[in-house]
Amino acid sequence: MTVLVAVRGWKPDHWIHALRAAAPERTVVLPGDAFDPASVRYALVWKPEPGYLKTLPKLEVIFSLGAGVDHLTSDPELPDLPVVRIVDPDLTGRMTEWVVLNVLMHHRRHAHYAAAQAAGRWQPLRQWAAGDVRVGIMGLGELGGDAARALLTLGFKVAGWSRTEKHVDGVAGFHGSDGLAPFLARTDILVSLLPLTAATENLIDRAVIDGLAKDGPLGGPVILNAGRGRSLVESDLLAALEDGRLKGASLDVFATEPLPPDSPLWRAPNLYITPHVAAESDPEALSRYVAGEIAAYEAGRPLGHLVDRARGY
Ligand code: NDP
Ligand code: OXD
Repeated sequence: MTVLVAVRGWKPDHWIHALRAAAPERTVVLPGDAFDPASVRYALVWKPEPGYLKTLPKLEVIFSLGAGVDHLTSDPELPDLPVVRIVDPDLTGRMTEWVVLNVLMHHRRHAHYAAAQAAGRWQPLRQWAAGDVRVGIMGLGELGGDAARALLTLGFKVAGWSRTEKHVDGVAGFHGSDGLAPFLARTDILVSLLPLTAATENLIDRAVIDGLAKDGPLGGPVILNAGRGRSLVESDLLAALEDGRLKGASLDVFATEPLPPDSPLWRAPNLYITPHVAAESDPEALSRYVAGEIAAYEAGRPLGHLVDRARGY
């Protein structure tokens, strides 16, 4: 049974090797190889060429090699087949590391101390306790829920905002458009782990930035985005960093990736940039996950983590 691996922007060799190790009984092919398109039953993909998947007539299941699926839902010719996304402790743990790291960088005034060290200055600032700081996570799903639990363990006050009502122990829950304003008003550090959908595109704009708490201990609100770049209006974020309405920000995802060299974001004050590496998809861990899902599917068990095509995530 043939499994196709189509990863644009990633090196395919590592994936092929990992998948062959995880599923030695399968034939694994790349789009450029010589193979019969009708032999392919499963496709493991990251940003496949739009229109490509519809050329595989016997395809049964599409596996997104990331947690996000906007790289698939943006294909107007995406076949009407089950789309399974990644939900795996390896990926989740990596994202939680990024969130905790970046929350702490702002909370512990890393930019100030890095600049002081570079200038040879001994310049302590007042340090607030984690319990004085309110973190708000937009997107309280697999990733947001795990990050929330890690931040709670460190003592932060944590709230989450989701589309539907959610309960995570110790986390103040807000949902829907009515829940947004009160959620923002109690948030010092906003973390977006939202998927990109029609409803979340350009959601984090000037109004959202101005709705954040202004009375927190950090001297102004901070925004972290590791969901998708197009959920944030970058020009609004830039203006708020420049005029001081925002104290700081961390961005892992951007409207255009790679971030162009002439983007003003590179030079924005108090902004940490990482190149979409918050939670990389690890070939070994995720090949094992997909091989397990395919085996379960062939044994007649239901596929897990199916994408709701109407919802967009
Ligand atoms: P989930 O589907 O588990 O969670 C998504 C969350 O967002 C849910 O809580 C959902 O609400 C909420 N949500 C969706 N739409 C809205 C809306 N319109 N209003 C309010 N809340 C909304 O996804 P994951 O946690 O697994 O992943 C989240 C995203 O993280 C991915 O889609 C991807 O874009 C990004 N990502 C980025 C990576 C990186 O390296 N930078 C790596 C991996 C993922 P509800 O609970 O009600 O459904
Ligand atoms: C993902 C990503 O969606 O890496 O997994 O962005």
